[in-house]
Amino acid sequence: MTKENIAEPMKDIRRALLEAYVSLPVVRKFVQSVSDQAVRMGVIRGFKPDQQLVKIVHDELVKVMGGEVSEIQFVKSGPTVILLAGLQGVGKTTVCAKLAYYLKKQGKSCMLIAGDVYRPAAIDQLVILGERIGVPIYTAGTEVKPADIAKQGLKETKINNVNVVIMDTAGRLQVDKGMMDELKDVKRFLNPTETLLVVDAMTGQEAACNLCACRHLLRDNTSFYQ
Ligand SMILES: Nc1nc2c(ncn2[C@@H]2O[C@H](COP(=O)(O)OP(=O)(O)OP(=O)(O)O)[C@@H](O)[C@H]2O)c(=O)[nH]1
Ligand SMILES: [Mg+2]
Repeated sequence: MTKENIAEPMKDIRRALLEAYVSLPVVRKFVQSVSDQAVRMGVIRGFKPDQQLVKIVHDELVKVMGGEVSEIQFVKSGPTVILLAGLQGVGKTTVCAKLAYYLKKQGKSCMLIAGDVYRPAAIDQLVILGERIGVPIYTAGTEVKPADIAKQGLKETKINNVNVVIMDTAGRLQVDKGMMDELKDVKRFLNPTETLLVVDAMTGQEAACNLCACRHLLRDNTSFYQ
């Protein structure tokens, strides 16, 4: 395989990825990496060049997709604290309950903290979900600052011997400074083991931009929950 004779298939791959709405920097890096590997490898005896190229593309796709699953980190002593963040309506409150239900089935004792003091009925929503899955919820109403709710909620986990505490937060229309300042405040008191940015699976490339903006503003390595 040479740079010249793989030019045509590489063009097709590039077009297919762009049509699939993959972002341009990712496509460029992908095509470059596949081309380099193909040229470097040459042709192995017993394989056709096209078969070999398909294998390289496949392996590179797996690599781009992440290749590995990163599990939630649990602390050895004291409660593991998970903070959920994300834009409006992406499913944060639902994820709180789903995650608690999943962890409860694994034998962990969970607690939810209702930290969305802005959207009407956000606390009731979490209470209803919590009751449905049989997980206790710490609520402090809508007059208390989310950072104080975090602090009080954490105290409660110590009393109740909770393994995992999950805090719901308010969404915003976009990742903005106000949202991040409030989250930073909450983070300072909560000192979360994991901060998960909840994104709608339909968001597309914008999800990566949200994560970058979030990491930049929070100056940490917030992870995705899709
Ligand atoms: N189809 C589908 N709907 C979902 C999913 N997760 C949440 N929803 C629905 O999406 C809507 C918003 O979910 P919420 O969990 O309230 O989202 P949120 O991020 O807490 O919203 P805000 O607190 O207003 O920012 C609700 O009607 C949920 O039932 C999901 O995985 N699939
Ligand atoms: Mg919510």
